[in-house]
Amino acid sequence: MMAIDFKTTMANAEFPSIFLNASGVNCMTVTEMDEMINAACTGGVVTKSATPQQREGNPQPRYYQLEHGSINSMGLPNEGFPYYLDYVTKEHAKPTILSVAGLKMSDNIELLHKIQASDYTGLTELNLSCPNVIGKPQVAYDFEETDALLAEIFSFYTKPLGVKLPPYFDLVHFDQMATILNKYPLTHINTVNSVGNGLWIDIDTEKVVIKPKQGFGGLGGTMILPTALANVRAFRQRLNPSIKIIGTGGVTSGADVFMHLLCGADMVSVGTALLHEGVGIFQRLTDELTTIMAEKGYTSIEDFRGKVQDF
Ligand code: YRO
Repeated sequence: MMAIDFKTTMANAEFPSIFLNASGVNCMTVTEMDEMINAACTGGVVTKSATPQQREGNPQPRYYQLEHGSINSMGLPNEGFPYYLDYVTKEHAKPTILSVAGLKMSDNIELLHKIQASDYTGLTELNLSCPNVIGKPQVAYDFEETDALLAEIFSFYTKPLGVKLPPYFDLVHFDQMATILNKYPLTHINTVNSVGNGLWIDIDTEKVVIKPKQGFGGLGGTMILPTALANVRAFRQRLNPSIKIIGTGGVTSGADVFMHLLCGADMVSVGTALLHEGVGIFQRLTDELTTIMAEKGYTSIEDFRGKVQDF
């Protein structure tokens, strides 16, 4: 089959393919991040969201595989910001995206000041699913707080920056969030993070399947594909063309990738399916996408990106 050129650019970064890991999967250690860089058909690597200090995360079991996806409450286990800044500042064969997450609002500002002052010139992605003050929803579900945070960040931050968003479920929320995001020189959004606070139960033991948070955890995998597609399309319809979109959520096949691209995704990342299948998945997705494109006579993603048709 004819090889299709899947390279794509975001800000100053040239990715040799559209595929990335979803942050949290295959990106905790240097070994895992190198594996993403060195694997066939990957565009690069996104780091596990870094907090200022190293963290063990929540007690186990904190991840559980479901029939049609996954549930997790990892609790941000990571090696700490200096470890990931050191990794991305080194030369690699493919671009990196440094994901950062504050456990409180002041962390976000502190982390971005440190990146601004560092030698790193590549992409950063701020995970907006970080906790807010007690009694308020996560930052990305608090529109005023998101606006205030981005205003403060862009008063000093001049390097390429995107945001990781949780899924939204109301069209007015898409309008409100897009209006806020369009005020800032964001390189990209990454949509979606896991679908928050699902629950699963083992009927033999009558127990929840993960230990933290009485079993509540973020959902990923096939079951969230329609939610992910809706978020990619809704934001592509509303955001400035200069803001690119990384589509994340529910990808296990080339057909799923094709749908994300039809909705307007510029790149596509894989979480749950990458965890289950390993980095070989990116060759398979590339082959399956290539087959679909060949059947349709498409020679480039630009032939169909964002061109999903209404009924
Ligand atoms: O538990 C996690 O480390 C986690 N899991 C996800 O599915 N998405 C995330 O963004 C994170 C890290 C951030 C937070 C949910 C713990 C605040």
